[in-house]
Amino acid sequence: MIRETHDWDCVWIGANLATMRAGERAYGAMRDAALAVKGERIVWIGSALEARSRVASQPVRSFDASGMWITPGLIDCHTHLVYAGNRAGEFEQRLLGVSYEQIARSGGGIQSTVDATRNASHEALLSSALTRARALSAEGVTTIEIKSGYGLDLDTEARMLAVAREIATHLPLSVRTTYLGLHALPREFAHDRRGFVERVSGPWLEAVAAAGLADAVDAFCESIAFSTQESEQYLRAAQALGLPIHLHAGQLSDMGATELAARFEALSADHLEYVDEHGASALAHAGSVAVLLPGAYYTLRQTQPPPVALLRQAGVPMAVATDNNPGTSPCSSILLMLNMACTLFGLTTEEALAGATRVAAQALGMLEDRGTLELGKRADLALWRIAQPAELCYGLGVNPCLGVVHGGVFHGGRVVQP
Ligand code: DI6
Ligand code: FE
Repeated sequence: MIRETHDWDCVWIGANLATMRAGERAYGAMRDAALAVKGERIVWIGSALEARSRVASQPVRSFDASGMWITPGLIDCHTHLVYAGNRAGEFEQRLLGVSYEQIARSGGGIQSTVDATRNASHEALLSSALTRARALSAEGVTTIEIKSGYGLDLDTEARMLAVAREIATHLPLSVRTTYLGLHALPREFAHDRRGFVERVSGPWLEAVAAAGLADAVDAFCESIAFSTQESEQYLRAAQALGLPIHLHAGQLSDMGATELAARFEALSADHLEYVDEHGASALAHAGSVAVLLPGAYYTLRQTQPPPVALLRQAGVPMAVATDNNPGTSPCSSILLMLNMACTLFGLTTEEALAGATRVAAQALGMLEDRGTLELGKRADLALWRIAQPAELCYGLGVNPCLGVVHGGVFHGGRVVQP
């Protein structure tokens, strides 16, 4: 379809595009190209030459993007970034040799963040979450997933999800919320596991769904958290309500959580340090994404990385995310995660970038709408001062982001305005 320039609100001319389209090599790159936007959508992609000649005959707002790279806006598909307090004290304990599991079993860890979060006001939760979300946005992130799970009672879980949604009204970010109902057993249910799982899977889930607070659900299916049976009860209830599923699987042990995720055709199974070929092929058949979280692996000083070769061979798409949380990944840098996914897990730079664009969109069930630069998709873009896409994975603490376009609207101070 040929679109005339009067169908364009604006056009970015002269950039190199890393389109990240599926099935293409070398980042789906187009050099000296142009991309036009109408409303929230990408309506035209072509050569800079052609865009210039169209703009000459029919004036349209144009941005000179010469020498820049444009990628799809980055997507952080796994975060827990709404919480209060921090866990620096626990960090010190771990440096002295106390393990994450020991801390969790003795009532610290997630529990301590639950106490702080329950006691925090809406404003305090929002303000600290915005600080973290702003850092992600400054690195080109335009979509984030945010889980609850530090309330563990209906009121605080609902508050966390409402705060998560509110972030999107303050920053150029789209937010997807996930009700992480089974994260840890709260103190008041210490002697009634069944009662807790019943409530989470029944009235609380129904209330969260009825209020429209969650786009999906998640559970921490792990030796120190919830069993596969308990998780299954919750996932079945979520499925009955039509809510898509993510699952924390194989982070510290292989208890069959990956197969459970596959049985529910989960959008994603996340962490996956402990997964074997059965788990990998189950995910491949289910069409689930493997979300790799190198920040948690690094923070816990784990020694067994996810079996990337196995996942690749099985054909499981791999996403990369921050897992931003106060315990195991106090990290607000998606670019650092790209670096670690390459250096610690052995992803190629192209796989890592796909993991925070196209595959991350798939992990959120949003691939039709975003994650690549293609006609009809949302105009969510990240603009970079780099000479080649591999630089996005190469630096440590380096941020070459010039700004973002979110739903067709440019945000960022470092680009010369038209
Ligand atoms: N896995 C994790 O790494 C985080 N949650 C989870 O299910 C850790 C959360 C925390 O320690 O606060
Ligand atoms: Fe997590």
